[in-house]
Amino acid sequence: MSRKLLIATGSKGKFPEIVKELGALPVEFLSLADLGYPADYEIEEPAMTFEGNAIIKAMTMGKKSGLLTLADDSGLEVDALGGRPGVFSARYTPGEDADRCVKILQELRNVPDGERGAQFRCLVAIYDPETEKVRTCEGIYRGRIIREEHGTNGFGYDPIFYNDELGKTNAEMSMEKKNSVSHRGAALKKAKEILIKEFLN
Ligand code: ITT
Repeated sequence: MSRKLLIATGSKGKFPEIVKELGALPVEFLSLADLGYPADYEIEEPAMTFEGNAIIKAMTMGKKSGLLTLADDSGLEVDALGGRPGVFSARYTPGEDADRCVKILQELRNVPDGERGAQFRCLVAIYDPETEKVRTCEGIYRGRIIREEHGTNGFGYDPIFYNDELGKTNAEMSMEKKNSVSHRGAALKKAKEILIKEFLN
């Protein structure tokens, strides 16, 4: 019987990307909803770093469930804003994802095209409550912030994050394409190796 792996995220955007990337692993994927948590369940993220929050999320839900658990803490770091919104990406302004995109566009309205660089950062933490083992890995994805939203795929800041090589925003890519270039895809490729070598043997 395959081992259960809890994907400890309340984000409707992250969950399918994670399952898509880790799909080939010999595990049974469980969501928070599968364990009976409500759709708006929020795991606390009190740390000031992505790594700290990823570990807290994985350990909190791993201890509660008794299951091998993977969590993701991620966000957008804009060069011209000194790395903001960073760990506060999900809470940068009240409202929806679209409101947070508008806030970034407004803050950058006077920033010239050549200075609109930004990156997504993703920290993945894996925690096994049976052994108390914790491992983390990171992915970074550079691009730039365009001047208006484009595309409807993805979530969060995807409509304003432009990939020059592909000539489109994240929100204009399929999930497969986004995973092949993104911060989360990069972190999950490492997480897959770590899971195989250190947790599933
Ligand atoms: P969980 O903690 O339950 O996983 P969350 O949405 O609160 O869900 P984070 O605290 O890690 O997750 O916040 C990540 C935010 O960063 C997310 O809400 C988006 O605004 C942004 N973000 C992260 N990855 C992104 C991506 O691939 N595309 C667009 N925006 C992303």
